Amino acid sequence: MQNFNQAWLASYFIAGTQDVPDNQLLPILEKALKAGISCFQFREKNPLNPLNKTQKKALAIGCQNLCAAYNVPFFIDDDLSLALDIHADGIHVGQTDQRITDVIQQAAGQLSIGLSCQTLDQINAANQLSAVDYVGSGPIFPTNSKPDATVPLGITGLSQLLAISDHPIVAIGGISETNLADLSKTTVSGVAVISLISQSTDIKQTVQSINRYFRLGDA
Ligand code: TZP
Ligand code: MG
Repeated sequence: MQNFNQAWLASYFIAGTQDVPDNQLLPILEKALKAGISCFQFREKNPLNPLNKTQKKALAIGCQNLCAAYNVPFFIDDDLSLALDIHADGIHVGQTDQRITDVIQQAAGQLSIGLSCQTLDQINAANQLSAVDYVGSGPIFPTNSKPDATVPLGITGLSQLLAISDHPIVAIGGISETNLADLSKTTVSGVAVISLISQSTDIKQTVQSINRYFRLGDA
C-alpha cells in the first residue's frame, strides 16, 4: 500500500460496469489513466446485470493491474473484504455501508480510507476519526449516476462542509466542465467524477481540463 496523498484527490475517476457500455470498463479506464487521472475507484453496482463474486474480483484485478501500470492508486467502493483480499490501495465507504469504525479496525495500516459525508454532523463525526484519509462530499449538483443520491449541496453547502472539515474533501456529483471553475475557487482538493469521464467523447481533453484546475504543479 502506498501512503495516502491528498494529491490523489485531484482528478478521481469512479466507475463500474453500470457506467459504461458492455466490456468497455478496462478500455475506458486505460484511456483515463493515459490522460492523467490521479486516482481510480472501482464502484460495481450493476442492478441490471450484477456480477457474481468471481467476476467482480476478476474485473477488480483487471482494473488494479491497469492502475498499477500507470502508478495510479486503486480504490474499491463498499467491499472491504475484496479490497483486503486483492491488496487494493484504498477502500471507500458511504454512511450506510459497512460501519466506518469496523472498516478502520480491519483496514488501518493496510488500506487508505475514504468516507462519504453529506452533513455537518457527519463531518464533525469524521473529524474524530484520524484513520480516515479523506472525505467525499456530494452530490454537489444533480446527478444521473446515483439513483439514491441525496439533495444536491451546491457550492454553498460544500463550502460549509469544507469550513469545518479536518480532512481533505473531494467533491462528487454532477461535476461537469461548466462547474469546474466554481469548484476550484473553494478549498476542495479535487473532483470525483463518473459520467464526465465515462461518457466523454474525448477523455484526454476531459481529464486535462480537470487537471488544469486541480492538479496544479504537475499537470
Ligand atoms: N455519490 C454521490 S453523487 C455520485 C456518487 C457515487 C455519482 C456521481 O456521478 P456523476 O456522473 O459524476 O454525477
Ligand atoms: Mg456506497
